[in-house]
Amino acid sequence: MERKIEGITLELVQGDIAAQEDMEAVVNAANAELKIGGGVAGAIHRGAGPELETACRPLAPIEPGEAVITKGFKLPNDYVIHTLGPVYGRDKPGSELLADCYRNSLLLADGESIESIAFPAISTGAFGYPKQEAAEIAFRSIGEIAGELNNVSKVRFVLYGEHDYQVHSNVLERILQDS
Ligand code: AR6
Repeated sequence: MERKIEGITLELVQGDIAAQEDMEAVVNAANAELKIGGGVAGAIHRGAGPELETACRPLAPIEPGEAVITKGFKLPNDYVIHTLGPVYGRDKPGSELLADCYRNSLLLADGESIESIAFPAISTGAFGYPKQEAAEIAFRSIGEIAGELNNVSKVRFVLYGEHDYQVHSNVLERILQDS
């Protein structure tokens, strides 16, 4: 599905974050050390090749909510933006830290003149954030920052399964109806 939020095209698709060929940047749901891990981080590092870990080394560690940028190496994308989501119930306030991930990733992309960026559902895997709650935070923070972006015009959410896609679509429809 595709919707306009504050002049930005927000797209929801089901798929693999490491296979977004038409996006200039993809976001990694990273670990603090910016090393290869499971889930999204595993897929992105495998797709980019070992040069990505080497490029990440001087940038680590990062804090929850922070975002840093590298090249995409063997990925189809020019850039990877690495952000560390909060661990649900541990890193507090979780909702603000998760919103910071989206806000800081978008501001960093915009500062690099990036026009298109794809996000996974940060913190909703190994870090345990409930998906519906995380989706609300993600879409609201994108809506809040959209007016400040000069270059980013397309934001894609890449959901891994049919259920996650459905949850995110429902939340987005509801938020747009309420606003
Ligand atoms: N493409 C899109 N979404 C995916 C993919 C993929 N290839 N693989 C998983 N997801 P996670 P987190 C979904 O665990 O919760 C890592 O090990 C997944 O179903 O990747 O922020 C790191 O090293 C879930 O909905 O990220 C960190 O230690 C969402 O992406 C830690 O996990 C995020 O799942 C980060 O945990």
